[in-house]
Amino acid sequence: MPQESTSPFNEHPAVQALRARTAAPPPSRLTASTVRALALEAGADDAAVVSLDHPDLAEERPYILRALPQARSLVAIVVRTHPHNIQSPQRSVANLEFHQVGADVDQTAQRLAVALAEKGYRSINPAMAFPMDMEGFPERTWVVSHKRVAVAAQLGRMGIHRSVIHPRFGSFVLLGTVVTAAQIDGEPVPLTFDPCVGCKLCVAACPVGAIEPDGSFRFSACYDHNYRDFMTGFGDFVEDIAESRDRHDLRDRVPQPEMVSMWQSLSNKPNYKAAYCIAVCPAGEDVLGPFVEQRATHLNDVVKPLTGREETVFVVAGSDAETHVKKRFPHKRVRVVRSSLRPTSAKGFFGSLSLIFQRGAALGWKATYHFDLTGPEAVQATVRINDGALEVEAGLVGEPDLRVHASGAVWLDIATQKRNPVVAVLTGRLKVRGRRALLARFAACFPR
Ligand code: B12
Ligand code: SF4
Repeated sequence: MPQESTSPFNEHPAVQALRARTAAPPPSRLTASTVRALALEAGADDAAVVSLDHPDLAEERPYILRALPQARSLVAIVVRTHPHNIQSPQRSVANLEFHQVGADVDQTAQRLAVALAEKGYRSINPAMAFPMDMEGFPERTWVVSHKRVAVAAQLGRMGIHRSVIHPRFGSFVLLGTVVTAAQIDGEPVPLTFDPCVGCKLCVAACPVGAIEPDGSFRFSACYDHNYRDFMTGFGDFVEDIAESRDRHDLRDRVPQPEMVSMWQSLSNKPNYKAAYCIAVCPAGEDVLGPFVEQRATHLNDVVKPLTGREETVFVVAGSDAETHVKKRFPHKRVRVVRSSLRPTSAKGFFGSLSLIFQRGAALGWKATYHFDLTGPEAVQATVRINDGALEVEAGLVGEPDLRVHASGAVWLDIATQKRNPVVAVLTGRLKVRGRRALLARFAACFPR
């Protein structure tokens, strides 16, 4: 940068005007209540502040600091959605609500980030949902987990359906986070009760059985159906095009409503297929009334129109979701699709296991697997399956029932069905020691 006073840079009128100004005073310290007021003014329905050093945000810290290295505090933002729209059996009505309020969250967060910047603090507003940093896909692509921040800021608690429930607005909220370099005085006010009333309507309403009564979540079930028109559902659709012999074959593979749904999602905004867990949730002071006073009306007016919908449900062959929809919702049309969560590295393979694990295939038996993968993608891991439970641990731990030895690249090809495991064994590229039948059992727990 030019430093001499005679340089053209120093003679530039904008530089001279800036230097003539009196130095700005250091920014004043902010309090949580001032920042909350700024957030409400920006358009939030509720907001609260939490320090980046909060112990529950330890996992979030590195990702947040990557986006704003000076980050010190987080402002959690809640914007409410209109319940009747989210509950409509016509899902275009619900999707419009998600899109509009989602945009509102981003605009609110941006206004707050600008307001904090005007007070002298670097501040950013990562997206409510999209765009995300997709180069990391299928591993974490979002900058900050708004759910974790909202819970740490005491704006709500995680419901059985694994979305945050606000004590007043219930599940009818979308969340945002403003990350700021400001150190903000004041602690979050603790929430004294859990807004989830434990009714389990979310469990009953989900078409693919993604929500377990104990609050565990079948990630791939929700992702493969609800997100059919998003990231990898779109990839699967493109693969159908690539594999089709001609237009008639493509028409057989992709029914016309699915084709135009994909067009709509690409040209407008991507549309969710369900979100019934949110729609049926009666929690929250402003929402709970009808459920407490006339439970049957809530079931008839809200739950049954959704569970009774004759709709296409997207599932992977052999998944728990396939079994669930056939058993619980025989009037819905099952459409078998390819799994969308494909690992792109040998290490990523182990990360993806918990997301695609199918409890059903893992019930009633147990085994320990050692994976010794070599080459540039070398990784060693132990996978334990025990009567419906999954554990993945780094390194080769304990005595295995089956030991798998291959190069990372070969194993990735087998896992993504690019290479036949039988041929890989015959050619010596895959070495399996122990009870070989356990390999097929393993594959059944992770259908792709
Ligand atoms: C990833 C994601 C998803 C995933 C996983 C959902 C989930 N339960 O976490 C999928 C694609 C399935 C999904 C679905 C939906 N989502 Co979503 N989603 C997100 C996102 C980007 C991050 C979620 C997160 O914080 N995960 C981390 C941890 C804290 O969550 P967790 O529940 O403990 O972890 C589970 C999963 O995340 C997953 N997981 C854990 N680690 C990893 C790592 C990787 C790499 C991946 C891929 C997954 C994963 O497994 C865990 C256990 O099952 C946020 C936006 C954001 N930037 O925060 C929106 C967000 C959570 N989604 C939201 C909504 C509204 C939905 C849908 C209703 C969309 C719709 N209209 O249908 C459904 C509801 C499904 C459900 N019952 O949760 C809202 C929730 C609002 C609220 N009240 O809490 C958010 C906060 C968006 C927003 N800004 O408002 N979503
Ligand atoms: S639907 Fe019922 S059980 Fe599920 S999150 Fe809402 S209140 Fe909790």
